[in-house]
Order: sequence, then structure tokens, then C-alpha cells
Amino acid sequence: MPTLADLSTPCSPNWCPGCGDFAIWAALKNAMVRQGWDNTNSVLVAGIGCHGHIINFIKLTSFEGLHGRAIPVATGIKLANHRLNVFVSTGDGDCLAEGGNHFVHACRRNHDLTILIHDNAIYGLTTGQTSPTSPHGFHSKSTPAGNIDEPISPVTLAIASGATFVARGYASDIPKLTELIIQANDHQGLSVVDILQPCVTFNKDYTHEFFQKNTYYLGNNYDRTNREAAFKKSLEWDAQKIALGIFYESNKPSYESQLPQLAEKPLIENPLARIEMNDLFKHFS
Ligand SMILES: Cc1ncc(C[n+]2csc(CCOP(=O)(O)OP(=O)(O)O)c2C)c(N)n1
Ligand code: SF4
Repeated sequence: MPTLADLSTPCSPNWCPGCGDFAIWAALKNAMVRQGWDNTNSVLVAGIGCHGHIINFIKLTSFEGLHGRAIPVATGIKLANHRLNVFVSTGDGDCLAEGGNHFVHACRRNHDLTILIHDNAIYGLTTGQTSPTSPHGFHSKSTPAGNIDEPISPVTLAIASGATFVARGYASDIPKLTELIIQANDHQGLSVVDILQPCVTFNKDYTHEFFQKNTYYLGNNYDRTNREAAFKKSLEWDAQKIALGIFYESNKPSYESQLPQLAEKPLIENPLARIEMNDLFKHFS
């Protein structure tokens, strides 16, 4: 089991003071310590953005993909060794703009991945442009007259696309976010945690105060097996009515569990013996 000290690296986080990425970093490390996730059993893949810096601050086998391409890299890793816990740290821009197609199809295929969306509703690293989760009318460098587009709800999109575990967390509630990350990884299939994360430097609308005032947790009476109800609940984004917690969960076989090639053992355990291709070419020529 790793300790928090085992997970530290020589790099200190360079996020702006107060950035929600600090809390996501803390929650992920807490979950790792509690669950014993380390280099022997887990991998972290990140996209490009402020969120992607996380791989420098956790001692874990990691890969920072091209912008928008964290999910296909994670899918490849999972297919090569499906015994690994594969986590994806991605931004709302990375996951839903440049990488939107990958997100939809990973959900549809129910790959056994845990996708953590650092959702600050802005492009942070490129100094504050409107993103797919920025609200209508949002003012930024790229939409100085107000955003014409309607925002995507990552939770709604994940449910509609076929993800089998869909949750929303708030970065600064570190204990609850730690729990959500653990539950998401325990789930067999595609798990999404949309994490509301203040960008204190560039997003002056979605602040810590905003989320503290306007969010609440789904209660025990909420039925997370009801997909239609979850879909409707995910569309709510009104003052003091932004729900947190697990919106939807269902048990369906993951992509990896259905592949006959993975039934016996992970692909990486197959011997790399020389393969004679001539017979195959002759057969198809
Ligand atoms: C293909 C490509 N397009 C655009 C960029 C420029 N770029 C780098 S990070 C970024 C946006 C990051 O926003 P987000 O994914 O929300 O992450 P954040 O920085 O807010 O954590 C963009 C547009 C790039 N690196 N590559
Ligand atoms: S620009 Fe925003 S998202 Fe990036 S480190 Fe600073 S506060 Fe965080």
C-alpha cells in the first residue's frame, strides 16, 4: 500500500493558488492510499491543459496525451493490460471539445476506464477562452460579447452515450470526491466523474462561493438505476439546484470483459514469438 509520501515527486504543483486542481490532486492521492493503487496496478493518462500537469505531481506510471486524445491512449492501455486500473484526467475542453468524439464512443463501448473531468468551464492553460461547458452568455477572451452557444452537460452526455457509472463531484469537498473516485474505479465499465472545479484566475462566474451556494448532494431516496430520471436530473442547473453524487449506475458487461482475446490473460502476457505471415498472405491472395 503506498503512503502519501510514496506518491510525492520532486515537482511542486504550479497551479494558481486556490485552483480546484489542488483538491482533485489531493482526492486522487487519498483514494490511491486507501485502495493501494500504485505503479504495480494503476496508470494515469492526462490530456493537455492545466489539469494535465497532475501527472507531474503524483508518482505513478503516467502518460500525457495530445490535446483531446487522453481517452484513446487510455483505451489502448486497458486493452493491452486489462488488469490495470486506468484513470483519465481530462479537462472540459480536452474531453468535450477536441476529444468529444472519443468521449462519446468510449461511453458507448463501456470501456472499463475511470474518467475524471476537471470541469472549470474554461480553457485554463491557454489563458481563459470559452469552453463547451461555459454557460450561455459567458464573457471571456474568445466571447467578449457573451457566449452564443449553449453548454454541454457532461453528465447528460455521458448518460446518453451509454456510460454505466455517471457522477458529479465538487473539487473542494475532498472526502466526498475521494469516495466518488473509489466508487467509480470499483465499477466495472465506463465511469465518469464530472468534477466542478473553480479556475480562480479566469472564470469569475463558477467560483468556490458559487458552488458552495448552489450545489447539494442527491439523497438516499434518489434511485440511480433509473436512466430516464437520471437524464432529467442531469439537465437541472438552476440556482441552488445543482446536484452532486452518483446520477446513474447500471451493470452491463464492459468492453474488455467481452473480448475473447482477453478471456484467458492480458495481451501483454502473450509471448512475442516470431509469427510466420506467409501462409496468411497466401490464404488471402
Ligand atoms: C490539437 C490542439 N489544439 C489546441 C491546443 C491548444 N490548447 C492547449 S490546452 C487547451 C485547452 C485546455 O482547456 P481544458 O482542456 O479545459 O483544460 P484546463 O487547462 O482548463 O485544465 C488548448 C485549446 C493544443 N495544444 N492542441
Ligand atoms: S489558470 Fe485556472 S485552471 Fe489553470 S492553474 Fe490557474 S486557476 Fe487553475
